[in-house]
Amino acid sequence: MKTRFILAAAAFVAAAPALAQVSVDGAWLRETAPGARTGAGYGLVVNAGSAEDRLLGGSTPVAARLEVHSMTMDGGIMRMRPVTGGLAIPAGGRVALKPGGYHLMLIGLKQPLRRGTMVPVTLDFARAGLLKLSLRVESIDHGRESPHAGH
Ligand SMILES: [Cu+2]
Repeated sequence: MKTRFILAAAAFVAAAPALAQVSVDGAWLRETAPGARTGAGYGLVVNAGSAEDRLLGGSTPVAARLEVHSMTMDGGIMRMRPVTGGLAIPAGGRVALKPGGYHLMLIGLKQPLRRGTMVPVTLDFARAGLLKLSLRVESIDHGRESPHAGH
């Protein structure tokens, strides 16, 4: 029964043309302190396609690895871990990468992420393939809800 279901799903995927259409709105990287080994990136992943996609990970020249992480409370402690199998982005849906939640994790930083600079990042989606972005490095509290934000 399970095998038949998988075969049917595979046939459906194969029959669908290249409708994958993903983008990331307002993507940014958080500035890091000198000597930091890791960095983080955020943004709103939008899937305008008619099929679910999955954000598998990516790469950037400024770090050894780029992973997609989740953040969860575990016995009162915030823990982050790689999202196994990729982060699902529903068809016609959106998933926020934000401080305290899902995020891009830059591991093995080769240089500090300096505020105001632009950093090339390539994201890897299961259906859409590679998405090349240029992310601006922002201050640590960028995008945080604040009465003083002015907008
Ligand atoms: Cu992380």
